[in-house]
Amino acid sequence: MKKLNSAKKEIIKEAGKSFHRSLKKGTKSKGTEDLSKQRLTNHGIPEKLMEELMNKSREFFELPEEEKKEFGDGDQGPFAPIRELAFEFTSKIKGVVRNLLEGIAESLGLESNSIIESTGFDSGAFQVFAVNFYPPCPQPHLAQGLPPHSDQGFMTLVMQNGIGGLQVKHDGKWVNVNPLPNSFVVVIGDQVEVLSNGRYESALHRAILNNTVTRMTLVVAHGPALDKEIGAAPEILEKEKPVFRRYKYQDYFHFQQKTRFADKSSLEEVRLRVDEQ
Ligand SMILES: O=C(O)CCC(=O)C(=O)O
Repeated sequence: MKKLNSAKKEIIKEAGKSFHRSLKKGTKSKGTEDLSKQRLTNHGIPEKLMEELMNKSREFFELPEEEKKEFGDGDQGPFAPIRELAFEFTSKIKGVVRNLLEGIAESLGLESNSIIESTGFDSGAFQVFAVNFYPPCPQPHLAQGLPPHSDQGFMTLVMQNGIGGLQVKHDGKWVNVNPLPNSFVVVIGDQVEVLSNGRYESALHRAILNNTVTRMTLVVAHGPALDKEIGAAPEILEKEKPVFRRYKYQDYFHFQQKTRFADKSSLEEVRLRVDEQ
């Protein structure tokens, strides 16, 4: 098995702490009890780039509505600097996610590049960048920032602007994932649950609101190439029954777009019943 260099190992070690429930194996991994301590800090993305992108995104959101509309598609105007920064940011994040996927493969006893190769990560993998803007809400208990959902790809890296609001369901309770400076929360998505045959669980999460300050998050989601067939790694299935049926990722993707804020319902669609395994 290819050995990881020490910088990569460090990233993966840190990431391991961020996973909300890592390798299940019947027991909960240590360190999942206190999610407030779990972040990806040793990621190698320059702090200045993260700050600048957050600040510029905020400037954009705070423009008057009319001005904002003007800059939706063009190359000029205040949106342009965000686009360039976003490109730099997301390219770097893709490298981090690649390392994490190698680490996940190794943790499953697979060749480190097996997930990368079987899912087309280096060629056609998708990456989506979004900025979420949550202004103060006068009655936050009556509204939701984002309803409970799991992410449909491999994983999503979330950077918060210092204001908490992200919650992960853990042991049946909603747990705050409060922000730490210069860090990302790694939200494990459905494809990692499927590829690992359920050893990793995708995180059910939501965003709540507050009535005092504006909260923002930079979110980068990643998934397989749309034309790839996804299923548990063959090496895993030599030892255990499949938990999910195989599917083309684009079918999962389109189905999930329709049901995206319905807890983990897309994953339930591909879960095999006991008599089908
Ligand atoms: O804004 C957040 O804290 C969560 C973002 C999220 O879950 C998403 O964009 O899917």
